[in-house]
Amino acid sequence: MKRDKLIFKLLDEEQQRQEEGIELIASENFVSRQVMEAAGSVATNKYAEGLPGKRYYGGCQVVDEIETIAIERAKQLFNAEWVNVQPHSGAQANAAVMLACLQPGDKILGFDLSHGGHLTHGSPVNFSGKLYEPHFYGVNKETGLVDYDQLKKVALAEKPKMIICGASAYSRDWDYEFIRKVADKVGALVLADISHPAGLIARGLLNDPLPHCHIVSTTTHKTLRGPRGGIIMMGKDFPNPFGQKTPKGEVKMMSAVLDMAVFPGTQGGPLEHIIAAKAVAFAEALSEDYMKYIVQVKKNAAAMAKSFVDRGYELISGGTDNHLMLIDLRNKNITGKAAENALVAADITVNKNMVPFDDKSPFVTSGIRVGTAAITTRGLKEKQMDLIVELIDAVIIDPENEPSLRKIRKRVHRLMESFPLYRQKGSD
Ligand code: DSN
Repeated sequence: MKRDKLIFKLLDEEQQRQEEGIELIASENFVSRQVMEAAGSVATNKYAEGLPGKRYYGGCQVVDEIETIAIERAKQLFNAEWVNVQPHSGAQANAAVMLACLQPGDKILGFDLSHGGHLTHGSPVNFSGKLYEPHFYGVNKETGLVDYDQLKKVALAEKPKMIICGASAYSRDWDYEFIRKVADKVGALVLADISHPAGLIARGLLNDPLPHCHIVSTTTHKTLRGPRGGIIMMGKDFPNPFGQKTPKGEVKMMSAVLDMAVFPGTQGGPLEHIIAAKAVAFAEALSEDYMKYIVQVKKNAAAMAKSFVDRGYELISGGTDNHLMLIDLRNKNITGKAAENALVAADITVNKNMVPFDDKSPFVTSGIRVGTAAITTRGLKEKQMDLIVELIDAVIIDPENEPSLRKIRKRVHRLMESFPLYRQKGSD
């Protein structure tokens, strides 16, 4: 087969972009070579609809072993009784959970997207807001913290079938125990989507939702530092509350209902190459090296938040407990969109983000979201956080000054040259 020079040239360019720049998108990270190798392996060739030992195709004996190892490692990592490692993404994981637990038109209660929630938690432009009836809670305007009183009030008034907690732009921990108590009062199931802080939760640096929430979903590629994908877990399996029975007339366990909702409910063949890469990443996340890494992610975020506050930036909730922070730029007289564009011109990658009670559209926004998962993988520590904030500040103060942006870009490249990524010899 002729080499596809065009695509591989572009992939080289993408690698160069990743190597040279400062990656601050809170949902991104850099996987190890062995995770990438597994993701690019021969397992991509295999169809394996079904579960290990119960497939619809022959020749699954090897991928059965791989998927079983992935499941067992994920169970160990999160102290879960049951895990399905097949969801292709976090959105697919949430779609499967909702298919398993809800009927079209059922009420759901999620964290408002414009306050830091996620599209799949009931946004009207997403399946979750189109198929189900969404209701929302948000943050308190003064504190920037989740308004648990509002959550309870809406739950008691609306009696949703499912309460969803978790976020894509919230820098504080969650009170899962409280949410479960509210859910029990109204007969709702609780889904915790821990896609962002999964690595911090797995290694005990944040509250653990698994003992409290019925079902937990996560992506595998953010703080967890695995391949792009999703998983669904339960701390403890339970008989499904919807009366679904096995052909023998026994009440089906929730795990069986969720497995069916992944396949054949919402997906076809699982991506066994990605499942192999998930297995590698789960073993890495169980290691001492990862523990050091994830502790540093949190320390770096705290140091970066302090540097921003010291320079007069307004952080929603005033700081961070996890790997990210949400910055309201309204006192800096620049929109999220303009800040993102100017920062990208200096090879500092962030994303514009709505802030709670934003007066601008999602295409413009008043804020940016930054996170430390990716730069910590590159080896940056607290000392460099202050320098990064200094560079960001220099861009934001003078976003249209092209000669200044070029100079900052050079400083960015110089900094990152000292923290090589895949070009480092001998890196695994
Ligand atoms: N796009 C992801 C994020 O950036 O948080 C959520 O799906």
